[in-house]
Amino acid sequence: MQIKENIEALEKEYQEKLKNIKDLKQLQDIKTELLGKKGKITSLFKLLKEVPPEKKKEVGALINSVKAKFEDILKEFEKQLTEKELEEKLKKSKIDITLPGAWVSPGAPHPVTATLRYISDIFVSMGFKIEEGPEVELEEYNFDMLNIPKDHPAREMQDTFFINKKGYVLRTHTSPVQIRAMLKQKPPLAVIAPGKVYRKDLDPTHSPMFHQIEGLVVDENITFRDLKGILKIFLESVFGKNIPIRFRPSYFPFTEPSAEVDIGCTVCKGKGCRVCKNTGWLEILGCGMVDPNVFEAVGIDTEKYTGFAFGLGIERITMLKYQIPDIRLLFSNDMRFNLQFKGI
Ligand code: 2U9
Repeated sequence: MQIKENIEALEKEYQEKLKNIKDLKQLQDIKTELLGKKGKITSLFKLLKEVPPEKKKEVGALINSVKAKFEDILKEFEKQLTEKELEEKLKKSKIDITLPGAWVSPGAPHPVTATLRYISDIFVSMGFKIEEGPEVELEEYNFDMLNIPKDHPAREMQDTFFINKKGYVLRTHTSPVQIRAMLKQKPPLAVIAPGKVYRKDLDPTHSPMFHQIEGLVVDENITFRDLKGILKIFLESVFGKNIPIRFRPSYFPFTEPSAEVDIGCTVCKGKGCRVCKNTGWLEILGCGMVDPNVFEAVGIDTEKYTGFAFGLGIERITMLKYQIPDIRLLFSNDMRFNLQFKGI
């Protein structure tokens, strides 16, 4: 019978072909040639039509057994070739553990972050607790409760970013964090509030986003002397024991009396230079005794308690420390600038 001979010939031909295959790609080609839609074994089934009825069963069984046989053979070949290829791959990609590792450049904190941490640590070492709060803040906490009423010109002192959520602003200082702290816990209280603040400002010394650390101490019998003592310890630990310090009267709506604190110019040692604009002094921070109106807003008894507060801008301190001429350099993301602070 012709078809039987065909099958035998096919079997012989492909047994021979399989002996010579070298990789999975060749195996796949053979698989398609035999068992694919138009494959040789698949086509054998089509020839069944021409087989006389009494022989159909026998021939059909023969084709099926050849098909099953090749399926098994191909599967076995596939297994062997896969193992062989994996072995070769592993042999080629042997890892030499004696080679030096790839060098990874370690990161470093941004100079503003470094200054923020450095200053926070000094206050933490004196017993202050760190408090944090939201940057999208209630207008009420950012202004009203800090003795800055709606029609008060002091609101214009801090050009505010209003947002499309009624009653909320981007906080213009971290003072609302201390409002939240006082609403949450009773005195005695010694907290610092480090974080980002936002004001509509942009020039060499002002950025629309900058960082502040503010401090607040509330207890019985807290006086301006306590404020001076704490700030003296702080300034001496940053700028050295003999740093000249002076308090100048000032105005803030949330403190009364208020003062600004200067240190002797660290660049010219007080002689007068470009950095201190020939005054011999550098303005470092603002401070004062908490205005009783602020205590009343948060329900603290003004007969029993007094407190002091202070605030400083981190970028300003960083710029003075490293003599950075333009605040925008700090936020330019220019690696030529940033890399200068690695390891500081
Ligand atoms: C509460 C009450 C009072 C925080 C204070 C200053 C003075 C101050 C400026 C320094 C440079 C802001 O970043 S800056 O522009 N801050 O001068 N801040 S007293 O007073 C408070 C805070 C919270 C409840």
